[in-house]
Amino acid sequence: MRALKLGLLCVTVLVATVAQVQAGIINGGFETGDLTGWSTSGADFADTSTVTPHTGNFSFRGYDNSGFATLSQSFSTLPAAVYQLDFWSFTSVSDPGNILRYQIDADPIITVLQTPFYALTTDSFTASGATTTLSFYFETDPGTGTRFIDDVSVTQLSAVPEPSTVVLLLTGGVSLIGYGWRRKKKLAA
Ligand SMILES: [Ca+2]
Repeated sequence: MRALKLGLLCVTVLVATVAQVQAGIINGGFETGDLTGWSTSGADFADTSTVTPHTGNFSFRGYDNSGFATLSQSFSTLPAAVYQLDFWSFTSVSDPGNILRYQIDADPIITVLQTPFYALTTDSFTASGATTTLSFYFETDPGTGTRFIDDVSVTQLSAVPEPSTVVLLLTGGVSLIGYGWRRKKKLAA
């Protein structure tokens, strides 16, 4: 029985190991104190700030009073793998003119719910290529505050293992379970 449990544990650990892999978002918490890893365009202001980080010492802070500005980053992905995107954001002043949106590659653009405190946005996507681009679009009305973003992360949810690896893992698990069953039978006899 102990071997059976050990076998199940091994299978669980192996599955868990391949199921959660952090993707290569650079400086997602903006803790370098600058926008290393990120690209910006069209912003009146886009930089890091120490005023209200969600965690650590820095967050992203940006405003743009003439249309949408962009904060983006491209990172490596495995084609067909599923990823989870997480980030925290808020607006310093609640105003209909303060808008934050995000987009994965050319997927539909999604508008983030406006909150006067840090709120978590979680989404998932399937990578279509070896590189995926995450883009934030932010806009503000004059005198209506700024947008803050922090703790941007992308985590791989499903692995795309080689078929032979799957067979190997399953065979290993079944062998251990089989060993446990035989051992139990022998003890009972
Ligand atoms: Ca931070």
